Amino acid sequence: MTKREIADVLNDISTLLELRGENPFKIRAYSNGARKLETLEEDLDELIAEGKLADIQGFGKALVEKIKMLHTDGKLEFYENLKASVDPGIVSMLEIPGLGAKKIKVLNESIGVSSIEELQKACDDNRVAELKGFGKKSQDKIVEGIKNREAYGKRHLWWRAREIAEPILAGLLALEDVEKASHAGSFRRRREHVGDLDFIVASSKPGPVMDWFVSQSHVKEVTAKGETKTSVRFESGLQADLRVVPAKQYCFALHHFTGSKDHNVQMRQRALARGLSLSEWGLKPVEAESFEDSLEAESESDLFRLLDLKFVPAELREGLGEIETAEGKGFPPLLEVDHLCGVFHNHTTASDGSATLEEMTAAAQDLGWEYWGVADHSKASFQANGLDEERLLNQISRIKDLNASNKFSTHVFSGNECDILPDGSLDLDSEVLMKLDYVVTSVHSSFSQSEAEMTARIIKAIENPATTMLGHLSGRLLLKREAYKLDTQKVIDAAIANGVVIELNANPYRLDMDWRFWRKAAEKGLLTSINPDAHSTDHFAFVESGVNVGRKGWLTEDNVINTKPLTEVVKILAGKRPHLTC
Ligand code: DGT
Ligand code: CA
Ligand code: CA
Ligand code: ZN
Repeated sequence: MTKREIADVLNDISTLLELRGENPFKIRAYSNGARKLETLEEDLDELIAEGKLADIQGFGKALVEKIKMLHTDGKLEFYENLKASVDPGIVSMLEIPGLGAKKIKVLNESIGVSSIEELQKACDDNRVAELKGFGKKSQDKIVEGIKNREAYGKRHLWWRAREIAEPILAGLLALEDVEKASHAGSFRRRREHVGDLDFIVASSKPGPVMDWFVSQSHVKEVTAKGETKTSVRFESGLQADLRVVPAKQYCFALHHFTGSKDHNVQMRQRALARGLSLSEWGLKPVEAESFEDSLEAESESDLFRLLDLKFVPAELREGLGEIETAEGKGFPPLLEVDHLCGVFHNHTTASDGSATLEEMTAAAQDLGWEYWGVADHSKASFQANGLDEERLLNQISRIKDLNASNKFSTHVFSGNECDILPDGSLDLDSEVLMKLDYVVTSVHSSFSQSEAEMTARIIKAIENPATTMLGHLSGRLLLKREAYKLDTQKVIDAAIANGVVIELNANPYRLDMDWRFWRKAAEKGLLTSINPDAHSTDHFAFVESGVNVGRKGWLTEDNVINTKPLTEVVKILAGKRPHLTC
């Protein structure tokens, strides 16, 4: 375990002891130990290796033993037993913001409350207000806390988090006392959702920077305010950490707090192998007394260079082989939004979209796209007003007329998002499907099939000559609905064998096929399309979230069909639709 993880366990121990009503000195020994460990400048690995942990003031013998055990084994019997000895309902009450172990113990002992539900009931009956040391005000706070717990506990979509993250960074950069500033953490790594936001600032005057930060509108609560770190909670429940460091520490702090944890662990090991110790404070020879003697780095590129590595884009820092690549020739330029020349999976008012064919075409033209494709739903998606064969043929001729009119410079492709029926057949007549320029096939029903059934169903659709690309492969809705069971590797292989594209659905709630599959799949030759699945003109903007995830999957321009200019796209689509010519 790392220093921070051990500190978390020590804090947990202290809380559990408090819930059990144990000796206050013992309780404090653990919480003090946790704080001490968190702020320890020395490298924990070294201290333990050299047997010097016990020399640190505040670490008693029992604590040293437990830290060592956690460091080497990652677990501790004492902690496991302690956890098992406290009612989980009581432990869960700790999730209520503003309610600590001491109060929970009183509530449990005086009115027998041992779960969040029971606590809610006690508040409804006004029993908490009547308790000594609580009162009406605390009761109201608890009720509010129970309500907020859900919002606070959950993760937040990257796309939503950016609405807060981007203006704050812009504001920080505009402050006089700020030399440099950046996002860090999972937000900078462009994860599909984030636990909290992290900001790193270089400044010699942290005070005014922190003051500005906590005074932002939407800040509901300041949860921690220290000399170098301030944490706030916004109205949405999203939290943010701001760390202000001296300029010479900036890129070390930025690298450390960008993470990921796995990436950091590998970087520290690499440093150690070179006799160096890497931390958020700097990079120093192992034997140097403190990080005051750190090597200098102006930028993250310098930092990587000091460890003989090429720069690693933040999106790739997941500990999934990026260090090995950075040791060698480094990374090719990753996919960018500007590379896109158009998009394929979109809806109009003909099915469940809110903009007409003309409005969508005008919006695509405003974005400078050479082409866009209509892929309205098929008839099985009746709740989405899916098109039957007749309406689809009608739409094909309308699109033909629109293209011929030269009203817009953007070319419109005729497509369809055709349902993959439970048995793997497609929802529309194949003769009609072959009249289209392309077909996106998607699963919209029977999500509960077994993995074998679902895999066979999708592979059957892949093998259908009408299928150009697969829509939202997993069916997941992030933070809302799990993916259906599927053997994704088998599907990838079938798609490659049949020349079928697997889309990267750029809707911020979908973002599938998941980024973790793309690197290997693209190496094997799979092509993708960044598809906004737009149901209105503003949804075209989703492509940015799709590109983020494509970058996390190590994708370059070459792996993506909609980075190709119109003439090349037509050539590719013509592989399955001989009627298409330039
Ligand atoms: P999140 O907020 O859950 O979406 O994920 P992150 O990656 O933003 O995590 P966060 O906010 O807890 O910490 C930011 C970064 O700081 C994290 O990616 C790596 C670094 N960091 C935090 N705690 C530790 C730790 O215990 N060990 C290591 N090696 N790095 C850590
Ligand atoms: Ca974070
Ligand atoms: Ca954080
Ligand atoms: Zn769909």
